[in-house]
Amino acid sequence: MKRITKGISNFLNTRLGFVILAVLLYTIKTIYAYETKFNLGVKGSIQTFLMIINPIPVMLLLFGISLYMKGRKSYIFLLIVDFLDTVWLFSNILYYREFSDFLTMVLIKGSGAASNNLGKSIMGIMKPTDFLVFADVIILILLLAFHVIKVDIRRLNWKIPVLISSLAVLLFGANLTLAEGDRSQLLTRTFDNNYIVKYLGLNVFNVYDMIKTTKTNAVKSQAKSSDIDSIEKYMKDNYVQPNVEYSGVAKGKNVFVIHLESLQQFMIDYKWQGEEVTPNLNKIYHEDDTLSFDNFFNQVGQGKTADAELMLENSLFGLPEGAAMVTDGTTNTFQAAPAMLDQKGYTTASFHGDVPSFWNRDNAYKSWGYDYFFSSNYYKQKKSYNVGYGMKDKIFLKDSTQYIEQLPQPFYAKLITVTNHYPYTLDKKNQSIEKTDTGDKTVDGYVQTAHYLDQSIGEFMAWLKETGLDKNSMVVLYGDHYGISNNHKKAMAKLTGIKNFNEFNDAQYQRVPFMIHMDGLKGGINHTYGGEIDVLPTLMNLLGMDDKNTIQFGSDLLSSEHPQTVAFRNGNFVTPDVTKVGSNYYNTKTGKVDKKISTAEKAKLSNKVTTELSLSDRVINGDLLRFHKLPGFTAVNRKDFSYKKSTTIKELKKAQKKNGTSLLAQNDDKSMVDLYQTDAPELSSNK
Ligand code: GP9
Ligand code: MN
Repeated sequence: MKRITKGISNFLNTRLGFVILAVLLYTIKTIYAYETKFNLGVKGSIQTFLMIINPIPVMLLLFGISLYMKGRKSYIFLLIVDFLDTVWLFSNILYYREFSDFLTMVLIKGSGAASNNLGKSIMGIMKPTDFLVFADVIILILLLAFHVIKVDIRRLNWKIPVLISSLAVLLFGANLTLAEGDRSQLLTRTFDNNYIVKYLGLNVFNVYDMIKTTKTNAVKSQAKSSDIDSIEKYMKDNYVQPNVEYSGVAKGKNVFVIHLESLQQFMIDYKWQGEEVTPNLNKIYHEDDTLSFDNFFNQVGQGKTADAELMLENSLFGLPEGAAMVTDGTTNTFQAAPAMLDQKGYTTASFHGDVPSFWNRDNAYKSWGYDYFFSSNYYKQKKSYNVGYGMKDKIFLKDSTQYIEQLPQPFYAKLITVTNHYPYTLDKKNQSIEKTDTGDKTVDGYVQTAHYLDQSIGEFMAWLKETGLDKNSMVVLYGDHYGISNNHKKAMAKLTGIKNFNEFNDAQYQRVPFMIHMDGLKGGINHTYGGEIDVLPTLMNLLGMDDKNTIQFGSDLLSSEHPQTVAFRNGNFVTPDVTKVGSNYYNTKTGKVDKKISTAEKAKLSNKVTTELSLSDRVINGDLLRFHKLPGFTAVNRKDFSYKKSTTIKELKKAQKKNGTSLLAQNDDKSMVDLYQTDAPELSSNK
């Protein structure tokens, strides 16, 4: 035993030993911070393992630099690096407490909305235990000061530092490989800053953020105000006159936009074992006062939900890589639906039962002009209330009503469901339809979660009726993207009865529901080909808003002039006649390769698609909307918004008194939440 202690003490008295000790202490304090100061959403053993080890490669690399130095300098260097990195960690702890997100370059440069509010509140949010992250630095200093560890001034063989640096790089490679294995496209898809910290650590996140920001900033700083000219011209030349018959029919109404997570159109009217999977949506779909679309496609890229949100509310395409909400949502100028409606007297709010940082919603929504963002922090949380990415839809929708009833009318409220999300798992108590029997594990639960989503919509619609909100609201429902990806063609063949479910079929199955439901609306099933990019112009016309001078890449789906070429993010497309997948052109009606289509026609269609995609990319990458004057629209000031819960609650209270137009105020301040009926088992067992 003595020998071992002696050995350790000898090792610690060497410079290499000191570096290893510093890395070890740093790792322990980071785990402490990860566990108690952040909410990284670590699940499963691989993620836990990576969370524990992810500081090691970077710290070995950083502290290892000291080994290239001589004598005392080496120790001083290490301690300074340790201290500075800890100050950084400490700042992130404080920032995270307020904003559930990490500090980024954009925020530090001061262009972010949050930075100036932070200074004021910093003292108020500090906790004594936050200082514990400095413990390792202090311990190291004390060990040296009291000569428990002796300073080793001997020269080191040059091979040792080189070996340590190489080891650090190697370990980082292993860390990254394991992380990618657990979450593929971690760095390219840019989901959530929490993910990168959880898998790779705070320091790696900072480097990643720096590279990303430098790249996007370079393009933006090169952009000139004249760059918007050609885009404005394209918009003018291709402007589609909206359908006047529908102009303004929903003027002044509340708008509910209900995001049906991963729901594909083929679920509508689909029966499994003789039972409808989505009976409530089917009913809405077939109602006379619902405009339903059966050739409506999702057009998302890697950004999935984020791309859908971007298209729906901006009529701009997602980017070819990553999610524009994340890469550009904090900095760019937008002329989005919430801001436009806000300036027409609407209250605007988004609701979602996941953490606010996912898809950078907490920042992007400010740029889009959302007055309120009710994220998971606003809802009562219990373990059983959650599945997958967030709250179970039935509980989420029910608990959203406490805020909906407080919104001054007219309002624009977007409700983002999430239970029908890959991998489509649901606890027994909530399953009320059998799984399908394709044998594909990820596919067979789909009908169950879709059925659950449908029931939650049914409950919500019933509440709208109970409260009378249905009389003065327009309800828009849309599926954001496919639920079953093209990796499951065999299972899709079984579900759809299409024998050789091929790439053509996969393109056709990108159809998602899109319905507009409103009392007195002239509805019916509309067969126009269109997609998510067309939603905003369609809604603007219904709401009586002029879209003439906007930079929007879609057009009114109800217009007879609506061009029916639906672009996919990868350049493929579908029209009523032609479907392009890769280099193949199919006849949309027969599904056979189209041999008659001329080269000129192919080029014409392809060019239109690629031109629009690349013009849209130019708008986002160059932040070109900052140069576009939209008549009657005032640019959004992100600093006007805060999604802090206490601020929101206060503001809503104030709004009650001032406006008196909320459902609550109109009901003499008596809550209408109790009118909500749900069969959610988690809620009934509480009573
Ligand atoms: C998470 C949710 C899921 O908050 O919106 O996004 P997705 O994985 O569908 O893009
Ligand atoms: Mn989604």
